[in-house]
Amino acid sequence: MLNRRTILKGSSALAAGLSPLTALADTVTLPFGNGERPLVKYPQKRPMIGLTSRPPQLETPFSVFNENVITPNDAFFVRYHLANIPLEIDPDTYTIDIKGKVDKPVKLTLAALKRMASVEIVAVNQCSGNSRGFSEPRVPGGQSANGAMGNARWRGVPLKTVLAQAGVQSGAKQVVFNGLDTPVIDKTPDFVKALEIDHATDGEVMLAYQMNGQDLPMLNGFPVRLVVPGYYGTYWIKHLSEITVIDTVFDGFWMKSAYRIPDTENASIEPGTAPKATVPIGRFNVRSFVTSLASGAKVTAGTTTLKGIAFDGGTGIKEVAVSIDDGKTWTPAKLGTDLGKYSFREWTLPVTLAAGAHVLKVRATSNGGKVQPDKAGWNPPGYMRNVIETYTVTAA
Ligand SMILES: Nc1nc2c(c(=O)[nH]1)N[C@H]1C(S)=C(S)[C@@H](COP(=O)(O)O)O[C@H]1N2
Ligand SMILES: [Mo]
Repeated sequence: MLNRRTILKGSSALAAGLSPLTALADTVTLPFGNGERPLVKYPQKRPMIGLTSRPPQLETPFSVFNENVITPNDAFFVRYHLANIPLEIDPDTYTIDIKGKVDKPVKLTLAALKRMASVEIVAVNQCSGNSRGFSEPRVPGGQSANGAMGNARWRGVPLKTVLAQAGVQSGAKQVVFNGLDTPVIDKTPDFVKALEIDHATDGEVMLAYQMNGQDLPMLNGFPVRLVVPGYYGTYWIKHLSEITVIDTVFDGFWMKSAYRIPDTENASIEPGTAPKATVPIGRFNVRSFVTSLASGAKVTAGTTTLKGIAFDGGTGIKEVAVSIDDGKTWTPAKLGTDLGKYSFREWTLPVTLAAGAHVLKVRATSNGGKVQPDKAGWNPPGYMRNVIETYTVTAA
């Protein structure tokens, strides 16, 4: 097991040029053009799919999602925007500044946070640009396959409790969050995000200090990150250092100009066009995947049990249906243990495949009544892909 010394040792290896600890000889090829990626080894991480090294962006190899409905910490994806990421954080001197429109500004230490009543929630963290590499036409940005997501059990203190301690003043509109990472050059805007006050105080948004029963890995926000269940990862600020209550609408770059989606049904517009109006990205749409095989797989003819996952932005999964005839007919799968409405929900379905080629599809319906579309949506930043996934398999 990793102790703090190991973390620091690993971190100084990161400091030496911010390059991976080890560039492994192996590469993987993601299923789209220019999909060749190195497998890289970072501190506290198993070999991961390397997207960029400065800042580190690591994608989870998809087979991990078949092994456990909870994504292990060492396989959890990593996404940063700014190259100056913290490499060493002393948990004994770390504080979170709570300020702005509050009665009593607070410098919250980690020890004080850990003394407060804690809660636990299983929730998916997914990057807005998860699956961007599949956009047609292609769009700029990190060309991720489907591994920029993960499901973890988070422990921490509701933001509501922390804010109540400081005393939110009347007229508060938003809460603004900043972390310890900083831009390399002045012109790059710092990564700062905001939530509406009602959302921030809903009792679910959390200051998490544990992930799957352990300290957060350094690259996933040690020692404290924001967890915003059901919302895209962009709001889940890592190495949280400042919480500011404001009575205006925050207009920083990462809210006003970036991480915005077309204000249309499922954030989709005519491919190649520009949106008329945009809004900040919000909750996940509904998605499902087969995890027990990848497209292109060869299976033994006869009965195979398909297994996979489904999730949405917080209504929970009502149904997962599978087609083995390219979408002509659908059969409901058996849903696995319910770990809560923000978690991956496992599903299984035995299917019988005669010798030959088959086109499999999986489609989830949320308790909110939303169904995955059979045609992919499109938007310029390549956010929120949730088309019904298709798998071509050969049985022999
Ligand atoms: N401090 C900080 N927090 C951050 C970011 C960042 O660049 N800096 N990126 C956000 C984005 S866009 C995503 S998708 C998630 C990714 O979380 P992870 O790296 O733990 O997987 O972190 C979020 N929190
Ligand atoms: Mo993201």
